[in-house]
Amino acid sequence: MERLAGKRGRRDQVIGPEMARSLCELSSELNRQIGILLHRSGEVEAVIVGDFRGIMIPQLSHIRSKGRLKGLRLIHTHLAGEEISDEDLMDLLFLRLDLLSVLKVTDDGLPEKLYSVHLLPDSRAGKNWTFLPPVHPANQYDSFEEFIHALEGEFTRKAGARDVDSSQDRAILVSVSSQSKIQAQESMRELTELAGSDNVVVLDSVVQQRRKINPRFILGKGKLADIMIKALQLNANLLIFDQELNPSQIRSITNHSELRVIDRTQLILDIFAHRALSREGKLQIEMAQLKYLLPRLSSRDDALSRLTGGIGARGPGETKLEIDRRRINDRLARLGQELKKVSKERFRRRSRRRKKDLPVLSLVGYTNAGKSTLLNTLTQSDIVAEDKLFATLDPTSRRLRFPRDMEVILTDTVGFIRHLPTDLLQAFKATLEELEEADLLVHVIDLSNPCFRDQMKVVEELLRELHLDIIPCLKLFNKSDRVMGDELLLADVAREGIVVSALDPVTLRPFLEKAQEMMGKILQH
Ligand SMILES: Nc1nc2c(ncn2[C@@H]2O[C@H](COP(=O)(O)OP(=O)(O)OP(=O)(O)O)[C@@H](O)[C@H]2O)c(=O)[nH]1
Ligand SMILES: [Mg+2]
Repeated sequence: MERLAGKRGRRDQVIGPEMARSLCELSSELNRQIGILLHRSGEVEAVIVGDFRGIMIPQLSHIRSKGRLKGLRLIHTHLAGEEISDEDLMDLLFLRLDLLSVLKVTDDGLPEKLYSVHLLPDSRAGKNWTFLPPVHPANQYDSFEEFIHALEGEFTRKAGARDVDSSQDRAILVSVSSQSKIQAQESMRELTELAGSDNVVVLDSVVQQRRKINPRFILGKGKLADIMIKALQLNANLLIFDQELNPSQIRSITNHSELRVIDRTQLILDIFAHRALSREGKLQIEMAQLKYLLPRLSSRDDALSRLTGGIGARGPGETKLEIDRRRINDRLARLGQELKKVSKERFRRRSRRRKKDLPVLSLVGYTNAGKSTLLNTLTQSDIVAEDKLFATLDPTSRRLRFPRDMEVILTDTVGFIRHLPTDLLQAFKATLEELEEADLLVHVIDLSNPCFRDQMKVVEELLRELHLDIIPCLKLFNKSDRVMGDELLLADVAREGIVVSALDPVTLRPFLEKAQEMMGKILQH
């Protein structure tokens, strides 16, 4: 090994002839494959000793890519005269190596030839890589430096047309699902919206239907390779999975790739983290994020650093892990105390309102159903209502006068969504507890969403979980303006509740009548 220690590679050659010879000698003596990872400068990043059949590449996540490619090339020996293998190609692709070379060793322990393969910016004949003509290490006349410069240039030019704001994440969405095709697609549509709400550019989405999902590797290697090629072509830097990933699944992908990987839960947490305005909301979300992070700390953590601003992103050793864990637990305890204080204040505010003894009408429903819009139209307010998921996080209350001389408090809260992260639901329990004060719930439903029935079910289930299903509930089918022609649908839902368009005050009159009638009855009891 000393023969390689302290040596520098060269900029202008894939590997210097002398270094190639040392590698072959050593490999032949040990009867093991030996690999070397070189930076573009020629500096040695690592020397890897494998076994007779292969080598294991160490983790390279701490090294930042030079451009589209990693800025590292791997040269390793083959002892049995084998060709560049599929494993080699996977390493090239997943790690986005500058070049992968195999140095075949002769029976006398000398270099036979150097076989190299590199990635291409777009596929030729269905392949995203190409082989260079084999060359003896002593006869490398083409400059490697010029070669890699030209290749990077080609990648940049190809990506040029697709360039986006560099501060934005560019994602490929992936769903591995055992649900029906329609359900998987709807879930994917929702994931796309979630990504958009988090300012992520969605480049493509991949749905894989599987009868059973492998708990270790969420995707097969072949499928993952397809996705890596897509990521390379589209210049993606992020994979977002529609399914919650366990630590070993995150590791199985991130250990072998250049891409950050997050799941739906993390995406939702990230949106909440960006949106929370109130002190209480911020505390609740930090708590949910830390709780999500804690059991996942042992995995390679830059997948999570997106949420934590770097906690654990430094490749933790065992002790560091323990320190991180302890710090997080301390922080969780402190957050818990602060939350208690803040909630007490809110409770005081609430009792003050209670004293005035106004009945409370609370809007609930799936995210983006139109709850805030409804509150705005009804009370001529101007709270945030937009075509984004989770536009509202902090509860808002307004006074509302009913047609026949009755005043109520109208409250708007955070929207629901399927697979609402458990930690998040826990964290928001305090806020959602306010719903317990409601005398009447109004379940706002987006009639224009083809899956509104599923969304209703999700909301009803969450209400049950929060023990709110004992409160009388009025169904309000909103966005009727978008389904104007569909008489069948309109007639169908009119039997279950009131049909309105929150944008059109005239349509709201029957709703106010009905709400007042129900409220009157409730208050009599
Ligand atoms: N066409 C139509 N659009 C509506 C109607 N009501 C709401 N919208 C639109 O739907 C989008 C979402 O409305 P919001 O009021 O923000 O929905 P929300 O239920 O408060 O959503 P979250 O706060 O995310 O839970 C906005 O772009 C609204 O303009 C309606 O009756 N008709
Ligand atoms: Mg809202």
